[in-house]
Amino acid sequence: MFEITQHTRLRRSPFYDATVEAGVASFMTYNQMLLPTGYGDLEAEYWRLIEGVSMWDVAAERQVQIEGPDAARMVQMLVARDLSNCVVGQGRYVPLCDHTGTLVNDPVLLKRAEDCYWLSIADSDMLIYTRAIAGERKLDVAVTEPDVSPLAVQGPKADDVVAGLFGDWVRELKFFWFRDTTIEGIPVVVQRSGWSKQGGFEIYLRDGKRGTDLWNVVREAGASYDIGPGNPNPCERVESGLLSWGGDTDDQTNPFEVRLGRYIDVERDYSEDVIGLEALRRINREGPKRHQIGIVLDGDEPAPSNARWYDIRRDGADVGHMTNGVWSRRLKRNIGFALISRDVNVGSRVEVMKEDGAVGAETVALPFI
Ligand code: THG
Repeated sequence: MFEITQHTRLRRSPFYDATVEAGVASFMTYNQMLLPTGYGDLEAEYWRLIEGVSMWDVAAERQVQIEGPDAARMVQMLVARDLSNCVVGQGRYVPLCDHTGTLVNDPVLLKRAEDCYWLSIADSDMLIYTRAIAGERKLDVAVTEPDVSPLAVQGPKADDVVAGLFGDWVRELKFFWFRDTTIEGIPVVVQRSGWSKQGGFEIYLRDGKRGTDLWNVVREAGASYDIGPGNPNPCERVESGLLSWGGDTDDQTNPFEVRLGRYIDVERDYSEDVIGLEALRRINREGPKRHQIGIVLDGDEPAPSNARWYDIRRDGADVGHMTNGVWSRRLKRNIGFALISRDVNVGSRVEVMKEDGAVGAETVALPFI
């Protein structure tokens, strides 16, 4: 095999040294930053997330900060979701669409102050996009990437670990709500969030020089709960039905196709000129052409995870794609998401065109678990 060339454009997270020390075995890139994808025992890492507690370097979930007198106006222009009742200290999941209604990112929005917001972004260049919009719409804001790097603590024991670190107030935090604090002099933001359905928090490090310190503080607090390193888990997130922007979406995907319609307030009379609203209204009126449903392959032998989209056929005709595929350790089946014609519903028999031949499959409702 080949190597990936070390380069300054391949950014290192503030937790990089700590993850190497913890035995990281593989990385991918996300927002031009190295994102750990395994520590050598994927089976144990999965069950630690499902049954215990796991800590993840997700610094690659970069923040785009929008700050200034027009920040609130700008954020409402960016998203077709009503933010008028979002208060300081609260977060929201905000599908972000361009002028054609195409999903260009699906960030978590944090309202930091009346005039300051963070978009905690998925893997696309939102700094460039939002700066261009701020300039073109002549908005009085500064758009920057601040020195802020999330460390996720996920799993059923995450509440105990994070309460042990910061106090019992964290147990009362509602989903996506957050608070600023410090731990051993390290400035952080603690939010109830994270890209799993096993519960937990993200601790946003606000000083990139303290990455190893924060990692070690969390590791020590979690030691009695058997905490260990992990990462956004491909198997758990598919079982739980969480969307991966750029993994499960292409450059045509709109939010209604991928189950994000409930985060779009399509008929609201907005105070701002929301980008893509007209297109989203049209798509909603006409109905999207594709939808995202689950797919269960025939057979009960673990297959390698999908590295690309597979064509799906029904009665010999192409009807869509299988956008991910994993061995479900709880269902003991190969499962994945289909982005598929609306003509194909749950309970259909289809064929998945894998590299080594067609595999029969059945479509099912999401989430799997
Ligand atoms: N945390 C932070 N930033 C992120 C992610 C994260 N940026 C990239 C990526 N993940 C963004 N995508 C998602 C997708 C789903 C969720 C969060 C971020 C999520 N969804 C819940 C669900 O679907 O059940 C709840 C959404 C809701 O109902 O409001 O949590 O993980 N910092």
